Amino acid sequence: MKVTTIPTSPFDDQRPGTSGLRKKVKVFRTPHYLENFVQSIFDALEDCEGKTLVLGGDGRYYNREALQIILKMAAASGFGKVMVGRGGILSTPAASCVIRKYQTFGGIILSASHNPGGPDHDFGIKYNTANGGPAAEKITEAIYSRSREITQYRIVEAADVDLDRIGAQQLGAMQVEIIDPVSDYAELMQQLFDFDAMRELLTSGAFSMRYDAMNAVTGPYAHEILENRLGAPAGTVIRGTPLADFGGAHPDPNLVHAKELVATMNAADAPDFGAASDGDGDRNMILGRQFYVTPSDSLALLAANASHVPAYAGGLAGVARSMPTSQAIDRVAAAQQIECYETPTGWKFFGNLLDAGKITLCGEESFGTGSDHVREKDGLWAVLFWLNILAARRQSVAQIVHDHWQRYGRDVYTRHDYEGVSADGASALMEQLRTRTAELGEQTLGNYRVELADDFSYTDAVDHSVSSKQGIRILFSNGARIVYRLSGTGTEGATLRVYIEQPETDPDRLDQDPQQSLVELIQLSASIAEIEKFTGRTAPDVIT
Ligand code: G16
Repeated sequence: MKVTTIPTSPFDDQRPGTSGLRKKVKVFRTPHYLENFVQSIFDALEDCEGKTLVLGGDGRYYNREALQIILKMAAASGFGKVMVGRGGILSTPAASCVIRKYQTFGGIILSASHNPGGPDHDFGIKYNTANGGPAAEKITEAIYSRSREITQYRIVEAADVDLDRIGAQQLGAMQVEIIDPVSDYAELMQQLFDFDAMRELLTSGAFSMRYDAMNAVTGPYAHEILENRLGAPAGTVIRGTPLADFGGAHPDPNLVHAKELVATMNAADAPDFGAASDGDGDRNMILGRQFYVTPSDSLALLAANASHVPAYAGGLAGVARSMPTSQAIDRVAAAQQIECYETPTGWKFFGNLLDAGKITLCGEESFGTGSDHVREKDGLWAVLFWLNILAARRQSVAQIVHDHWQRYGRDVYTRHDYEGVSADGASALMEQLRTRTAELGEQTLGNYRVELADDFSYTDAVDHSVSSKQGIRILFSNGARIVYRLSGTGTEGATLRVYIEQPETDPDRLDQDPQQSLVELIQLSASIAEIEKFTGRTAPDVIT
């Protein structure tokens, strides 16, 4: 088979963000754009000769086209084998599971996660290493440097691979194995959870649930696990067929974008349990009847109730959260006398802690929760964890959360997002905050006394690498916090995220609406950062 070497020149915008390279489809379709990035990945890796790669994506628009290009480039770079999910489908956690189970060299995941799909929307690509997790910064930076100096890429001339036929095919000297995208992952879930108890709950007639796959990748996984293996009635999974444009919807499982599910769960005859997952299946949202569980509370609750789940009943080695995630998990860790690590935003920062056995559970405020079973956050896993707890405790979601607050207190929490603001304005806002951190450290603002203001810097507990400028934190003496950072996953302008939290232990105030309890802090967050002046916005676009 003929390998062709194509001359090319570098693009200057291929630095991976929080989770790989995310751009508009139109950008990826610029001649040589995808190819340059893929060749930069291969060049940045050690010898690929004869190695096995896993390849799949969330099925969004351009997925199949990109897969064919990557397969032909992998063959030209000497890979021995590529395992591809049938139809090009592999959820992000399933890809991580397959990489680990078959001990492959690594994997390439095609997704822009919760961002919309279609010809005018988003696409993305990221590299995961042999541990199944997103490549660490050292590797993503090496890929970026390579992309700045690339002069050629290699590709074989061959017919397209049949992505829909399970089994082996040859692409020159390289084998392509089309695998069932669901079975390895479903088996892993069955090993972790008490499927008998969960089946009993779901078939008891006294419990009902709704799972919204948001026309995205988890549909086939949820149908197989919830309906086929656990016996939930057909119709439990809604929007369960992956569509290239997610049906025109925004596959982001939050109160704004999962409107249909939220309406169902707020109705008088709502199911007992509701959940949703995002484009590539690594995020989750948890709802009870007329009740929303914040991702930060969800993480804390999973840790507090881990003894109900077979895989975690022996105890947790430790836990971790990203810096902007609420401190609810810290209280559970303190009660269990285990370590709680605080990392920058980005799942890749949990990788070393998981590999070193320092933590068992970890999570983020951005609807991501996971454990040492894979090296990605895992949406359906979180839903099954909750289902396992519900099967064991036989209480409502609201009751379980209230019990938790009574015992540990509540970290009242909200995140305000200002989306698509001018990149220059957003950088200027962050810059002025950064320069003001020293002076803020001495101030009393309204009812709040600032204890510490800084730009978060993280030293990895395993390899001691340092990641600085990870978000401005303002910590108050009563335990409240305001955090500012710019999103690293957006594809248009900049998104300013403002995270606001305050501990509450007064039993009479535990139930208050966070927007009310936090009203003074919310006002402070806008005035301290002069959000209107720098962004022109008077209110956030999304509140979660
Ligand atoms: C990615 C990362 C997460 C991060 C999230 C939001 O998730 O894997 O670690 O919390 O983005 O990041 P940002 O605040 O920078 O937009 P996903 O689900 O988009 O892959």
